[in-house]
Amino acid sequence: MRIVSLLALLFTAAMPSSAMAQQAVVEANGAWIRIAPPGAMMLAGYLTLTNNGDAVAELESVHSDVFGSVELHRTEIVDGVSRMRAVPSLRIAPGESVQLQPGGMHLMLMQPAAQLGDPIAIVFDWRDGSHLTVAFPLRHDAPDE
Ligand SMILES: [Cu+2]
Repeated sequence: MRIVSLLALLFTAAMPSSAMAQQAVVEANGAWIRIAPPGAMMLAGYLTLTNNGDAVAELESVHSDVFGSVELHRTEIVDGVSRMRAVPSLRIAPGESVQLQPGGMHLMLMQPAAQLGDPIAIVFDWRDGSHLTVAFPLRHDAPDE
């Protein structure tokens, strides 16, 4: 690992300065939205976000054309009772992954449109001005790893 980063450093030093700017490169995997009964007021979405870049990725907002609002939530067990809390910010360090999964963090998808497509596109806006659009298939259960 040490040798690899040293090589990366040497390689970077040989490149023109315009190519040296550090940036976050976020990749999405295993996205899915749990199928809800007709008339449900909210749905939950899950995925894994990985930062393959060399700068911290900081989430600015999440939105979708078919939901009135999208929030990042975390499920916690407090005194034996499951509660959801809004997660105000999400930062992913270079090389790190964040998992949104049942029982933990999730996207709370509120005010769904009358007609939902499949898959559903959800857009992640990052503080550096980049955007990541992820296709979420509708499923009853998590996809196999
Ligand atoms: Cu929630």
